[in-house]
Amino acid sequence: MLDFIKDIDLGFKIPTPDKTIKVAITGMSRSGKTVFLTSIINQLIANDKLPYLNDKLGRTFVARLLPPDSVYMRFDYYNKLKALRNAKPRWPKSTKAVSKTTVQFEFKSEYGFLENQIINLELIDYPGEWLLDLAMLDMSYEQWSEFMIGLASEDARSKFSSEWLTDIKTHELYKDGDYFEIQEQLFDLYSEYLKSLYYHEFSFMQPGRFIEPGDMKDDPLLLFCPLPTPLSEVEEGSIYEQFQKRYESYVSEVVKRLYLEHFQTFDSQIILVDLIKTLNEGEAVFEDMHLALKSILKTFTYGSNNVFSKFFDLKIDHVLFAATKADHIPASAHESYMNLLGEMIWDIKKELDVKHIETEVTIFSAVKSTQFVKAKLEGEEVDCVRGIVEDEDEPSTHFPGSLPAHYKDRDFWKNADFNFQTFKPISFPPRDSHAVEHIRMDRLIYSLLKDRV
Ligand SMILES: Nc1nc2c(ncn2[C@@H]2O[C@H](COP(=O)(O)OP(=O)(O)OP(=O)(O)O)[C@@H](O)[C@H]2O)c(=O)[nH]1
Ligand SMILES: [Mg+2]
Repeated sequence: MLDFIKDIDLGFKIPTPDKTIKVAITGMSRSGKTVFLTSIINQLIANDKLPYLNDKLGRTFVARLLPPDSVYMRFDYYNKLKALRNAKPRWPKSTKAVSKTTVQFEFKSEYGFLENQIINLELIDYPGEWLLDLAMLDMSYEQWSEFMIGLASEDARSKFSSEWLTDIKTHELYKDGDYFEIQEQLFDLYSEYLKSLYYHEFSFMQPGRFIEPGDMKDDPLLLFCPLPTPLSEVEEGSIYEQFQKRYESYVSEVVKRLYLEHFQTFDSQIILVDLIKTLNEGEAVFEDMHLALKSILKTFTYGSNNVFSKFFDLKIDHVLFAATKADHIPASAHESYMNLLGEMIWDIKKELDVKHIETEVTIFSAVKSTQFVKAKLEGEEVDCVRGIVEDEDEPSTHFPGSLPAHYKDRDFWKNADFNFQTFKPISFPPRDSHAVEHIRMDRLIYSLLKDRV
């Protein structure tokens, strides 16, 4: 390019159109959504620890946080930042609703006669539990009930579900009568079962609203649970008939609305996955998370002949799977950590691929709260992480276990013995000119922006 063109002064500036990129951020609860959002804002404003992003973009920019709009709950960045800048920093509290934040980029124009380009990056964080329910859009009450009862009867879940499974066999479900108390009992037992799964680190719970009701707490519309398929006629006024009606209303009024309000307009979806949890808990929790992700992603893979895809006209063409909290894993095992995520989603990736949805797999840590060190274990030098464990005040060194190079070995989970700690966050630097230490956030941000800026 001839350099003098850059300096041409027309006496006015040619405008460049503003652009908006909408990114949906989801993941199961505690997967790291809020910490990720806080870090991304912090990183972009300071822009002192994003060499990969700057190098790939090749353009100078400033980023600023826009004031909230009134439609969504505001993502309270400054209070979260304050807690993280404290001498004794604290992780943000669990969030229960959809929130939105917009980071505005102003890119310096390459030519004196062009206006700077403005790109708004809208980041919307919502509970992954709600997303689990989107797969219900595709299922009748009967199909859903059969799926849920089958799942609840599986080994890994039956110890939590047995009371509810026994109870549904003891009542008259298909005949008319005054059964309100029984309805409540069935609902309570089913909810208790889902909550036990949740407390034991399982991910797949339907309806997810039973775990995170949000503004639907105590809403009578939620008074239902799966029931065995009737073998003969179902009377009007029976428990089955009423549960079926509420299920159908829930799906058409609540689940569909969530879909219409949020999903139609996203460009990109980032799914945060807490693989550390699965390594700590073992194969049942790993497989269950796979099931939950599959269910979430079903939303994007409805076939073109499917009534929903025609109706909703989905726009998402890019899904980024990102394993969070990589600071728990020594750097030498990061590749292996990424392979584990690849292993979890290989079939989902294939499904998305045939629908022309690009997928990427990455790992990152939004707030690098550990150091990678070597230590001696039984005479052998091993890679460890060092940080301040929750409930302690001084840093300590931990060997979390060794990740294999690949996961094809059938005995991997049988022999898995990991011991990951929960670490306190490191303090965020006190000024906006310096961002917090992270791992691979710059690559992740570039994946969200590339092809769009
Ligand atoms: N060490 C480390 N821990 C992290 C990181 N990100 C998240 N965590 C841990 O994960 C927990 C949950 O993170 P959040 O960002 O609150 O998770 P969330 O997905 O927003 O959770 P909900 O609001 O409950 O849905 C934090 O309290 C930290 O303990 C990270 O980058 N490094
Ligand atoms: Mg949160």
